[in-house]
Amino acid sequence: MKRRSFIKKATLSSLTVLVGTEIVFGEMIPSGYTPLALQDPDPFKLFQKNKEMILLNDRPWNLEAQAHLLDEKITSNEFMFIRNNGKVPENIDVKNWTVTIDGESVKQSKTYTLEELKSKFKHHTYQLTIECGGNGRAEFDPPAKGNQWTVGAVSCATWTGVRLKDILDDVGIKSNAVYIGYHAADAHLSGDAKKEPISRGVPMAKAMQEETLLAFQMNGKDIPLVHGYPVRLVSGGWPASTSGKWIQRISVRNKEHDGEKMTGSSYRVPCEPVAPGEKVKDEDMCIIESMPVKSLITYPKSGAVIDSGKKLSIRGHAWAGELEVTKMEYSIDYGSTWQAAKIEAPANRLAWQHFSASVSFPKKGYYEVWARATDAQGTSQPMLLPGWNPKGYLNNACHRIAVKVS
Ligand SMILES: Nc1nc2c(c(=O)[nH]1)N[C@H]1C(S)=C(S)[C@@H](COP(=O)(O)O)O[C@H]1N2
Ligand SMILES: [Mo]
Repeated sequence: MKRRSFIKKATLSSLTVLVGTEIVFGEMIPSGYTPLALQDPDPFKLFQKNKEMILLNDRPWNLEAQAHLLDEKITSNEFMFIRNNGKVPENIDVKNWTVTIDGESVKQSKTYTLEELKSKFKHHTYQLTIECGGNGRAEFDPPAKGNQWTVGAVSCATWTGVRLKDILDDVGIKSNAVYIGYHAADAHLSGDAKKEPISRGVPMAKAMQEETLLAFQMNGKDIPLVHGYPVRLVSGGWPASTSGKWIQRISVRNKEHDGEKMTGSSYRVPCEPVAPGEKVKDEDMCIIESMPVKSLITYPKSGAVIDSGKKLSIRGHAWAGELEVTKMEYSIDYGSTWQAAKIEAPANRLAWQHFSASVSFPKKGYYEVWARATDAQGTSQPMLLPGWNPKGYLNNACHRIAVKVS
């Protein structure tokens, strides 16, 4: 008699955990067969994201929040955008995970286990704003290729880890050090093991800042896998692409780091403004450093309806790269006049700040509420689009919501 081989009990129970309910007739599943529920992963379940998050791409996974989903003061995993350039690493072996510091500008390269990093260096916790350089890309015209982020590729979570500075001091850095570059465990989409999906970095001054962390916790827990477990670089206020996830190696370079997506036009904008659609030579493109001033109205959700004669409480967050936001305003007449909103001090440097206002409307009808932040150097957000650039980076136009007074 020919016999089918069925899955083992242990396999069945782990499948049950993954599916989240009893697999009826599970013992009849042929060995080697994956239930449909797991063949086509649901990214919301897979990454524990809220159902209202917007899926932009499934290869690689890219999801963004909607403005109203970012209402929390500190972004929780459920609402944190995902930006991947390659494949999320699988089967992470934390016990054997190491981080190596090497490169032309270290006196001698050094490798730390995760346990060593955690026990040898002092822990620090900061709220850090990380925004994708391409957040807002969807609005540019002519359009730019890439994920069509609207407003939701930004987060401000609490990150705990050790200062990169403390590690670099422990290793010993030569005086000719210029830049650091990260190398991570995610695989290139092509499957070519020699290719890295992304390997970016920051100049030494940013690497040595107090708030630049090699973090192992997000919001007080292990970092979720998709956000860089077990260890990620967090470089607040700079394009989020500098905050490398799944860090295995950091090279201290004697020149500007030239890893994947550091060169050409990646994460660069024209050094001088250009006309929309203009071709720009690579040598005329400059690396994006501190992100520009920006804000987001997170309450109410656009489309709110209120009763005539009532005031509307609005709130949200504002941030300005390395700078503090010093002024927050709103307009209900398409930017003709502006009223002051209340802006709170940041929890720490590089954390986003919370604003609020109580808005009154003169009569019934359709309105838009626009929000505008100004940074410590006096630079404000543009009302509509900022300078066009070939890759569609740095759109910090005023956010607006629709309100109906009836
Ligand atoms: N190793 C690795 N780090 C990475 C990336 C990546 O694809 N691989 N993407 C970068 C980019 S472009 C962004 S915007 C942020 C997104 O961080 P998040 O997915 O945790 O929100 O991670 C950065 N770090
Ligand atoms: Mo990004």
